[in-house]
Order: sequence, then structure tokens, then C-alpha cells
Amino acid sequence: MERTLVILKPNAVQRSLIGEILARFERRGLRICAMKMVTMDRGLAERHYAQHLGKPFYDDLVTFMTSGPSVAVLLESEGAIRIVRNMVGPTDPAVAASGTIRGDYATTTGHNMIHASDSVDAAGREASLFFTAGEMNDYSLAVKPWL
Ligand code: 3AN
Repeated sequence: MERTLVILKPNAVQRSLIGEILARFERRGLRICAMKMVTMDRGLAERHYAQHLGKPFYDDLVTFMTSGPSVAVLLESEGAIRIVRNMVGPTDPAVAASGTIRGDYATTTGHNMIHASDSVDAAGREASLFFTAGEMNDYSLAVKPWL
């Protein structure tokens, strides 16, 4: 089993798309291990996006991510990282296929709706930025044998 960290960015919250986006992950069969609404402070946003420090879009990215509440969600399934990245679509919504989250809801890279971890290392690091071990719930979905 693999876990991945998703963040519904402030524009997903403002556009009232939390339920619609989460429903896609639930329907796919991903288990929600942990979830919280959080207004990120600059420190948290900077830690989360540390790899982008110095890039031209970095300041706008941190400003956007701290502009209002986001929803952080820890999802689990076999192959969760690739599955969720494929559901999210590429960084630039202009090239994201319809049917992906960015392809269905976003038009600009700077406001591309959602973050999803891109590796096992990133998923572990990002999950621990948003959740304590005690907040990561261990339980089984009743449908697990059918997934
Ligand atoms: P992804 O979120 O698809 O893994 P990254 O890690 O390259 O993409 O970028 C992190 C975030 O930085 C993106 N989700 C997007 O919000 C923002 N970003 C990346 N590239 C650009 C860009 N060229 N212009 C504006 N924002 C960008």
C-alpha cells in the first residue's frame, strides 16, 4: 500500500469544489487516511514548496497558497502516487486532458487547483508537514476485497 498527499488549493475551496474533487478519489477506491482544512502560514508553504525556492513563480505560489484555507488529504491505495498524479493531470492545465482534475477545473498553472505528491519520498515528507502520526487513521474500507 502507498500513501500520497493531496492539497485542494485555496481556489478549490473558494469555488466550492471540495466535495466534487474528493468524490473522484473515493469513487476510484482510494482510502482517506487523514484530512484537514488548514490556512497555511508562510513557513508551512515554504517548507512544502522548498524545492521551488528561487524560481520565478515561487513568491506568487507561496502568496497564493497562504491566501485562504486549503484542504490537505492523505490518500492510500496500491500505486496511489501514480494513480492520483494521473487523475490530477499535468502541471499546466492547458495541456491537461479533459477528465483530469486540472483538465476539468483549471485554466492557469498558477491556479491549478490541486497538489499531489510526485514520489514516495515527497509523499512521506509532505504528509508529515500536515499530519501527526496520530492523525493518520488506520482502518480498512469494507469494499477493500473488491478494489
Ligand atoms: P506539480 O504541482 O504538477 O507537481 P510543480 O511541482 O512543478 O508541479 O510545481 C508546483 C506548483 O508550482 C504547481 N502546482 C503550480 O501551482 C506552480 N507552478 C509550477 N510551474 C509554474 C509556472 N511556470 N508558472 C506559475 N506557477 C507554476
